[in-house]
Formats: sequence, C-alpha cells, structure tokens
Amino acid sequence: MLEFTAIAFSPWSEKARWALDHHRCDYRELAYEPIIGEYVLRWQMRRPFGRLTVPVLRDGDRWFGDSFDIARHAESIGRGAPLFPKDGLAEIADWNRRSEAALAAGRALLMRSWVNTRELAIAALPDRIPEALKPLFLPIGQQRLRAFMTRYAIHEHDRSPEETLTNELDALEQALGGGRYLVGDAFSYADIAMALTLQQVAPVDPRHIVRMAGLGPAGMNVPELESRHAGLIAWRDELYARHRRPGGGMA
Ligand SMILES: N[C@@H](CCC(=O)N[C@@H](CS)C(=O)NCC(=O)O)C(=O)O
Repeated sequence: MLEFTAIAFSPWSEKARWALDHHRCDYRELAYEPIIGEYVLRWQMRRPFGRLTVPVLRDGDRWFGDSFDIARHAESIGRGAPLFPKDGLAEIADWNRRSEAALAAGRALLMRSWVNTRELAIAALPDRIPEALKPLFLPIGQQRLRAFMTRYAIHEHDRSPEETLTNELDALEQALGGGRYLVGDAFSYADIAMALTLQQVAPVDPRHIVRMAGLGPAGMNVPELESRHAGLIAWRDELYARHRRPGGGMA
C-alpha cells in the first residue's frame, strides 16, 4: 500500500492528499514527527543530504518528495477524472508555481505573528521549567521559536510577503473572473493548488483540514486579507463542498 507521510494541518500536505483522494488511491497516512521523522525518512529514502520537505509519498521503492509530483503520480495510478489534462499541463504547472510562492509568503506572514503569540513562546520552553516560572523566561521562548522558524526557511522574497501573497491572490481573482475553475472548464490541480493558498488567509472548515494544535482559528487567519478576498474564500469553500467530501473522496 502507498505510504503518505504528511503534516495533518499543512496546506502542502493537503494539496497532495486531495489528489490522492480524488483518484481514490489506497494509502496509509503517517504523521510526520519533527526531527525524528526527518532522520527516519532520510534513512529510508537513502538521502542523507539536501533539502527534504513534507509531504512525501512512497510507492514500493519509489519516492515522491513534492506535493506536485505526488499528485501527478496519483493521477498515473488512480481512477477518476484527470486533474492534469494534457492540454492544460503548462498552465497548471504555472499555477502550482504561484501556489508555492503564495504559500511561502503566507507562512512567512503567519510565523511573524506567531513569534508574538505568548502561548506559543511559552510552549516552546523546556519542560523542566516549572509552569509558574515560565512567563519569566518568555524572551528565551521567543528566541527558540525564532530559531524553529528559521529552520522552516522563511525564504528571501524579492517582494515583501504581503505583496507576494496579495499579488497571487489578485491574479487568482482575475483569472477566475467569477467563474468556477481556473483551467478550461473543469476541476483541475490548478484549483486545488490555489485553493490551498487561502488556508493561511482564512482556514477551511476543520472537518476538511484539522487546525494546528495550540493555535486557535485566529492563528491561521490574516484578517485584512480575509475581508479583502471574501469572494475567493467563498470560491474555495464551494470547491471543497463540490469536490471534496470530509474524510476524502470526491463528491
Ligand atoms: N514544494 C514542497 C514544499 C513543502 C514544504 O515546504 N513543506 C514544509 C512543511 S509544511 C517542510 O517540510 N519544510 C521543511 C524545511 O523547509 O526544511 C511541496 O509542495 O511538497
């Protein structure tokens, strides 16, 4: 059976999971454990060096380390309507690049706000510090949080993350022009990739994607962008309602 290593609340993981479910692939999802999980994967993949990101799919002795490649593999082995129609391939790859840029920008924006989230900084402190004393160590917690974020590569942007995200969302709004789908007149991976960029603006119903532990809904929400892109959020919600049943599968 396919093995899908993923982070439950991560939009990158959901891009791949949606494609796997759409194509009714039979897979087992393994929760990625930070640090330890990376060592295990590197060992199994025989890949000691280089950047390793999650999600990862294993199909026998073949490994796929990017959500786009996982989705394409799902299409090659699964059933159901194509997500990558031949004549739309270049356009879909282009939307996926936009999705990557928007997701990285959204992550940078959220992480910036997380450093200032007291509960997260306190949660980042070593367990041996007694609860009652933890508030005194807040700056250390914040420092640890910052180090964690650097690890999760807040990439250099040639623009500010706000600008990148707004730009990509404006492009999405324009391309949709009030319509339902991005490429041709059918549901494709372009819709999945771009719908997930809204997860970091306003998260979808938690029946579809669980929320990150320790963060309320406000932790994944950029209020200014949410009100600016209310139409896109409605589009995303309709896409979920139409093409994704809770727990997977396609309506
Ligand atoms: N292009 C990759 C990006 C996935 C990604 O950025 N995953 C994050 C977790 S949400 C990660 O594994 N980061 C580890 C790192 O950057 O070292 C994909 O679409 O699968």
